[in-house]
Amino acid sequence: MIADFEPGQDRIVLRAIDAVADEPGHQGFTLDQDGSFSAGEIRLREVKAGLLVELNVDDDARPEMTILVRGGGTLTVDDFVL
Ligand SMILES: [Ca+2]
Ligand SMILES: [Ca+2]
Repeated sequence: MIADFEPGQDRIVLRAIDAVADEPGHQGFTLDQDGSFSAGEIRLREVKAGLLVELNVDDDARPEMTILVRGGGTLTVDDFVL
């Protein structure tokens, strides 16, 4: 959970995580644009407590990891290091 995220100042660094488990080597994440939520994609989902960042590293469209960013506001791809 991230409690005090400041857009424009803070960035969420996901680069260290291998985004595609089935592919050899290290891949970075991309932001899901078409709703497919494929392997190697992150998506943002608004929930009551804030914004949920969901990470998918394999072929099923369920997140392997989620990060809750508390508070209002939305995030863009610029708020991440992918
Ligand atoms: Ca990989
Ligand atoms: Ca998955």
